Amino acid sequence: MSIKQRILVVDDERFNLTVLAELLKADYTVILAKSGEQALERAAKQTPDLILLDIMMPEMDGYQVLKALKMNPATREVPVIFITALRGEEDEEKGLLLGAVDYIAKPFHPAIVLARVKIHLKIMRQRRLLESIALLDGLTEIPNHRSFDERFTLEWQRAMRNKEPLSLGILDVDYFKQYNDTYGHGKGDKTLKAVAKTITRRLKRPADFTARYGGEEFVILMPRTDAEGARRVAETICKAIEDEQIDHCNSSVSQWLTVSIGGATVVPSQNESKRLLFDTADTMLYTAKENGRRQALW
Ligand code: GH3
Ligand code: MG
Ligand code: MG
Ligand code: MG
Repeated sequence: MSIKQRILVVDDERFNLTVLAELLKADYTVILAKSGEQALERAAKQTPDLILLDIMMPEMDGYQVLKALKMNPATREVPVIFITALRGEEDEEKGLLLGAVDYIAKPFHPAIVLARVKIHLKIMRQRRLLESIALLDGLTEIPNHRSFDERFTLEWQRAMRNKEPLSLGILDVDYFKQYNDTYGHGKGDKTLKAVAKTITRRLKRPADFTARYGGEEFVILMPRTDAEGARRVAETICKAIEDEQIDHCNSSVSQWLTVSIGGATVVPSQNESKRLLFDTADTMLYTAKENGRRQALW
């Protein structure tokens, strides 16, 4: 059973609210609002999947409501369908130019309302699916490089606001070229999936984040984690991967597949740069490799 999608219906006339609620309630969860102010509040709090919006309302009209919805990042993406007694071409043009996905004139045909609601919900679902796919790595199904870039920026800003440490680790599989040469690319791919899984399992805090940066390299972001804590997590990951006992007979550091992690920690400020944090972690990774691999270095 899938959870019903939520539709917010906004109209200043109780009769219209009742009619639309009756029409929609079999297939959707219906949220009602009888004014623009109430609509904005409920849209932000209850994150509906779609909004049916009246235009002529006292105080705040539907156009103003739509503008306000578009200003708020929490409601910006919610599709809005105007449903209104205003039948003029200019009214409709204005509504669509403001960003409504559709415009239905009253009196409406119930079946047409249902059909349009259905199609816009479907478009939205497909869009969300595409967005989520665009942020995932195809092989390991964990977040990809692009997703990391977004998260890194977000966590950097958050850490700066809260004056908290942010830790970054870069993980690189040891002697992976030899691994592929020995066991073949297919096995190499499988092993990368296993590495991704192990990293994910070892990250315990909800804010921790890992992504495949590219090739056999992974990044690990640990917000609100100081250097000592982050190094410990990184060591746990190194150990967990070796404990998987994935044969690597051509590695010179272990009979099993191992990884190296370089990391760095900073309390971000205006004077610090994201790039420097990344480059420092990368330098530590290089040093870890030089020092004999199979280790986490901060
Ligand atoms: P080091 O211990 O210094 O990291 O040695 P390395 O061999 O791991 O380093 P190098 O960067 O020379 O080689 C990385 C190899 O990772 C090269 C490539 O064959 C392999 N690789 C990168 N991406 C993939 C992938 O998607 N699938 C597979 N199977 N192998 C990959
Ligand atoms: Mg009205
Ligand atoms: Mg590499
Ligand atoms: Mg490598």
